[in-house]
Amino acid sequence: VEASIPEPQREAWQRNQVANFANKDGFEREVVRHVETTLARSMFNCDEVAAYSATSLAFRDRLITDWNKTQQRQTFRDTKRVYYLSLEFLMGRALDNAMLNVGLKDVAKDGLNELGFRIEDVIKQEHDAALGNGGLGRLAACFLDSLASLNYPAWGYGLRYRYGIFKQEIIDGYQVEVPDYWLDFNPWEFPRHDVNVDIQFFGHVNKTTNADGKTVSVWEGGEIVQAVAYDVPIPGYDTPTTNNLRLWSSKASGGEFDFQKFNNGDYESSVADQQRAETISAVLYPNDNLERGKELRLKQQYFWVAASLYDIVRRFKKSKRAWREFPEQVAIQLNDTHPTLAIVELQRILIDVEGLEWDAAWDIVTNTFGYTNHTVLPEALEKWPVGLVQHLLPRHLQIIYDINLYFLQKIEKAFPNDRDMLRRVSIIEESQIKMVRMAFLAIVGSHKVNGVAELHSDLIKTTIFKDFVQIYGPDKFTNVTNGITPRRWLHQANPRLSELIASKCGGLEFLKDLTLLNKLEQHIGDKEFRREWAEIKYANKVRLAKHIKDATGVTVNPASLFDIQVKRIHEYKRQQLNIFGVIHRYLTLKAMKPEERKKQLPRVSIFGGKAAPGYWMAKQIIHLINAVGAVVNKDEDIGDLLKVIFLEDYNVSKAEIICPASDISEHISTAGTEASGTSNMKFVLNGGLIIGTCDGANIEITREIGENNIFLFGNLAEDVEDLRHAHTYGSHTIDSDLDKVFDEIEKGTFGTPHDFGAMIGAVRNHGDYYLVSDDFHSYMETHQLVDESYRNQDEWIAKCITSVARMGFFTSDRCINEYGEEIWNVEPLPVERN
Ligand code: TH1
Repeated sequence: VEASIPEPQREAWQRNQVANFANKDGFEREVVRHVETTLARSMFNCDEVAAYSATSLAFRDRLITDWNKTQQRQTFRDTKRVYYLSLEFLMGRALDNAMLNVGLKDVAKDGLNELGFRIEDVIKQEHDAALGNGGLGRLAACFLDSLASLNYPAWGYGLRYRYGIFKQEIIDGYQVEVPDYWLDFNPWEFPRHDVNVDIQFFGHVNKTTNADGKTVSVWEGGEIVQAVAYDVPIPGYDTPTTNNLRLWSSKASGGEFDFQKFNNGDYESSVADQQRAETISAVLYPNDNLERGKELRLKQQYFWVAASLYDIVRRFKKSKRAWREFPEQVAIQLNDTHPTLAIVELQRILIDVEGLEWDAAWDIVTNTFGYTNHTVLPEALEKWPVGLVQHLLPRHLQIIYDINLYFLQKIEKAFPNDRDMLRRVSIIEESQIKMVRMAFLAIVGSHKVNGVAELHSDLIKTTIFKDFVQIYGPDKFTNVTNGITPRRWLHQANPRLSELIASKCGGLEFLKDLTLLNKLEQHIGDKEFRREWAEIKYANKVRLAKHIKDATGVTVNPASLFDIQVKRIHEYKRQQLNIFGVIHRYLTLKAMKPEERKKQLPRVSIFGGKAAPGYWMAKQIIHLINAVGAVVNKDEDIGDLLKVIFLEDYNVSKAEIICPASDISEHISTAGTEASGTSNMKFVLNGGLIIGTCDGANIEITREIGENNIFLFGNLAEDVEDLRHAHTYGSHTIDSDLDKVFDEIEKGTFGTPHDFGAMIGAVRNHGDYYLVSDDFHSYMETHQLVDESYRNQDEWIAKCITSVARMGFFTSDRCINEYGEEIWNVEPLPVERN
């Protein structure tokens, strides 16, 4: 149906165009209007939540008008668009970001002040949008910010989970999960009930002959679930470009089926059907770097991928172009293998629905997709049982088999008589339970595959995807080192530092060109500058200390060295190494004479992070950290010399308080296991130093900032295999200091030793897979260096400033430009200011 207003009536529309507020009075008018109409309240009934709601609605209205113009412009110019498919978008709060990006935070601050509110209190009312687990989801959010800020025509596609990542409570030192129901009031989403797609599941495939005498496959029967679009506007920084994040929500399709049941009086079962349909987008799977192969997860993946592709194809078809032009108009990036079914779904649409020949269709498909790999951990590599795929998506399984057949035929030609090669690279793993290997399918169906840091991209080429490098040549595989948006992670999280930097780097331009930070190096000799720098760090530590006091009741001295490790709890990230190190420090302090103790550097060890609910060992690690804190924090011999803090419910908005407040942060994964890491970048950008292993992006951070400005320790990735082998087949001797730590735990110093038996056992008796013992000595020595270095505050601050000055590379703007050039072949669509 043509919904466009005819030419003669358009003048009336133009005359009445919605005017965006641009000053304090305009802002206040909008807030009062929303309080008094949208919220149906008044000045006699307006608390901080209402002030937050009205402020957000005022800004949302602004974003929506910019959003509309952006979409019109992009449609009109008919340029290539990028579609970023991610099962996770860890957005955090939107209001502060929206205010800063449209450049009206000061206006809002003054306006709210006049209306009787403090802007910081208003901002704090917002619930985090936590539709992700950790780095992968936050990366997607940083990419959206950069895509909009750089004026790329781009959409994100994801799922609108009713429950995001669970809220973590710590009760008696244990993690307890609480559901995160966040949609009660969400002004940032725009329901589009008119944009909906029917998604089919189950059923069977029939072969029939069509009018042209061609055999075609028809997928019939099964059940239909409806996908409804919810749009979230994504404002760019200092540009009117406002992109779209489209999240799909599931509901029962309102077909006759339900209606009949209802009329037959089977009301309960009709409601049950509805609830079953809604289950698809009900909850985010809370596993980071782990795939558990649940049917509902596969349903989520197909539901989201099919709805998104329907939408993308519908948009393309409006342009009336030939199908072969599809890859010139559309670039789809797969954020890990979670959306890999999109490859199969597009092939299905092209051959079954649009009637293209297989080869022509496959050409379009492979030129459209790019695949980003984020992990080499075997337990995270997605594999789906063939039987499950057959049951849920019978037609897709056929297509997967065909893709595999043609692929293997090519391999057979290129590598004659290499049966083992065929077995190794087959998309179908011929195990007891046959499996579809999603990473292999993603490689075969994409034109580019990238890792997320140099070491990681090298590792995938030499290990898990080695055969594919032989098959396709090295050019198909590339690296795009991760980055972070400096708007949220510096300007928003650390406004005072951002202001100080601006005063030395020619204003806020550095937020758009982060390499301008290098101008800071000229000022390192400036004593007053260093003093201000140190003062801001101290103020940020005071802010965190206050948060710690409110959250845990423990008083920490902001003059201490703040040592922070916040990230998902995982054995490969080695929070256990950190806490064993803390225990060692505690024992060392205890063994000292009081006068010697007085000379020691006071330190606060801060931990934060969620454990997957089913990850027992990760939960034990949390328990040990809390158990150690309970003993150390009340030990009067120790006082301020050591405090151990576990911060509950680490999330994006807490990270914004935590990252600016570190002196040192820990990025200590077993070499070769952390693909990139991105919090390492956040901490350094905020003027903290890091202690880390030669892993992920730590290596490139070292290259950029210089090895004198980072504390590296531990074994290298290239030695890991031999060390593991030696643990199992040679003699495995445990570092003697670590042994003492274990003995102390076993003495019961930190509560029932039995609780921690498995953690100790993993190192002592079960092969120490994560090399905790191998790295312990080097780790403790390096912490010694940290202490010594911190005592010379002048030098320390100089290191911090130098590091920040050299962090320009790690902006997500650089990533997006690299993807744009090397993978998507898209260009920004610059806009004139109005
Ligand atoms: C993370 C990686 O562990 C991390 O090193 C990287 O910086 C980040 O992605 C962004 O590239 C991953 N998160 C997940 C989550 C799931 C599956 C695999 C990975 S890898 C669910």
